[in-house]
Amino acid sequence: MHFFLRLAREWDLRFERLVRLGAVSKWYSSVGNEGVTVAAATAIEAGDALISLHRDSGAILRHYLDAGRLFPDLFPAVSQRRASQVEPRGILYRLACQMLGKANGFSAGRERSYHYSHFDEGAGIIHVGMISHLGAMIPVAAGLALAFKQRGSDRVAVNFVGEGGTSTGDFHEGLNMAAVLRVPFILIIENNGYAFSTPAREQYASQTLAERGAAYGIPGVRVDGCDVVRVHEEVARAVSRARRGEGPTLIEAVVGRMRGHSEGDDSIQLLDAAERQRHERSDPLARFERSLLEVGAATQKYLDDIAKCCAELIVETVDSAMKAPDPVPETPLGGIYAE
Ligand SMILES: Cc1ncc(C[n+]2csc(CCOP(=O)(O)OP(=O)(O)O)c2C)c(N)n1
Ligand SMILES: [Mg+2]
Repeated sequence: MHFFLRLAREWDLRFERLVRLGAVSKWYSSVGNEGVTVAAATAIEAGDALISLHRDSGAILRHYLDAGRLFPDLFPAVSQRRASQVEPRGILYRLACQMLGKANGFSAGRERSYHYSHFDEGAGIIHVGMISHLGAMIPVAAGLALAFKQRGSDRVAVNFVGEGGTSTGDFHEGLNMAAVLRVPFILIIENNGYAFSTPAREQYASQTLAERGAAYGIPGVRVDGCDVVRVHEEVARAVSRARRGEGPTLIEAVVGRMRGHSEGDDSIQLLDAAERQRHERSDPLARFERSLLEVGAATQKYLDDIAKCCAELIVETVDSAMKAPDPVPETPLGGIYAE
């Protein structure tokens, strides 16, 4: 998990820098959310469905890539995930192309962001990207879970949503249906306290969002989203329940807001200095590294080596994707409704 926390961090830092250099026009940073996304994707397996939004690069990287195949010297014990059959550098390059709107991206350059899906069922990857940033994916994810149930499969669907997305009608419709049909669905709210410029107190009147679970007749759990180990435990528990046929779980993971809504807007200015410092201190990566050092599970040199490998890999991959061919308007349409 530490490797993927660091990899996801470097991914965002590289794109944030490209925004500042004017090479990329917009970026939604997931810095601060990695503790939730990496831990959640670690709790699922090949063949499970991942349904992501705009701050879920940690889950995508964790689900697609095998650390052992990327760095065999660092991770000699290759994971048993079927997705480990996927050539990691190749798929990372495609992901970078996707973020840059290049022809080699998953959506062949039709747009440049997390609005894409990637299906490679042979490798166990069922990844549905976002329609909208809000609640629109919840009914879709619940539908995927229903398909698993109807096929008699023990696979589960995991979907993320921001706390702002919980105020949409889709949240109610999707979660209620999932609960009534007892489908294997895990909905994880990444609660960073703000939806663009709207603070959580103007978003919902209940104390927590986890308590909504009771209204749907499903477990609702609140967890510190910057505590990677706790998030992993809770998602793993929810996944086990879902695989046993016991239905959905709602997990509210509370994270800090370490960035504005998107790079390039000024929404971070809404937070006063004290609040910003509090969010900075919640950094899940720094916290996990401190705990690894404290329990003697890692040395500072090891952490530094991982950081260097991750930074080099990301810079190299993103920079080569920058040079990849742009899509051409003559490209035949396909893969829209046809597939
Ligand atoms: C229907 C609709 N309205 C508004 C937007 C613009 N928008 C995109 S993300 C967002 C806020 C999302 O906040 P939250 O769900 O808390 O997620 P966060 O960005 O904080 O992770 C808004 C208003 C949109 N994409 N779709
Ligand atoms: Mg939010």
